[in-house]
Amino acid sequence: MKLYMKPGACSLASHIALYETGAAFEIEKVDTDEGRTETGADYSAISPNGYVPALALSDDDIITEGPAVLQYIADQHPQAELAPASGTRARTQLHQYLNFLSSELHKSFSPFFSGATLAEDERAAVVAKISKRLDYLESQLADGRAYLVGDKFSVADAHAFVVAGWAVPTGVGLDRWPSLKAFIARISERPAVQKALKAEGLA
Ligand SMILES: N[C@@H](CCC(=O)N[C@@H](CS)C(=O)NCC(=O)O)C(=O)O
Repeated sequence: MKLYMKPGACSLASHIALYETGAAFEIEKVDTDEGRTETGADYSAISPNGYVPALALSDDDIITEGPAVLQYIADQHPQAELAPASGTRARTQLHQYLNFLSSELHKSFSPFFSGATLAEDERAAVVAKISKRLDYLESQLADGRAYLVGDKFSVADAHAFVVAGWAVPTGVGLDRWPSLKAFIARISERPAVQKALKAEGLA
């Protein structure tokens, strides 16, 4: 099993999930601008949309899209308890968070990663949209819960840690969202998170 990734990108959530399972896996970095992996492979032949993450189970069996990769990892390693059982209300809640994180929060950050320099009013509009999404996460965590779904760490927490965590390097900051800030600090202490951050050169 090989995870195609970029340091600090959304693929970090899958990287964390893999460490949480204890399973053996490899990683390979992708230069998404160049469309090449670090071994020189043409990434478009591996993942046609050109973005990370992609999880290769074999040369011709590749899973793409973060929420799908995360749920595959969780479902293949039930002992790690990274997702509630399929068909339960809690599993639907997990889907809800994964979808929100990838389609709403993640994409709100995209203008910061486009390489373009944002004018002041453009930046303010981007920050306003991100803030609205972070308000939602704050409202979910404000009751003091340790995790997004139920009383166990799940792949939704790994995804939230990564995507909401981008508030720091982009300068949005997390001070306005104290429950979320505390959640991110707590999740960062997990051994699997520390291992993934170290492997990506971020700790
Ligand atoms: N819908 C995809 C989006 C993945 C995505 O946007 N990945 C970013 C890194 S966080 C990327 O590889 N961007 C480079 C590109 O789009 O070329 C998912 O949820 O997995």
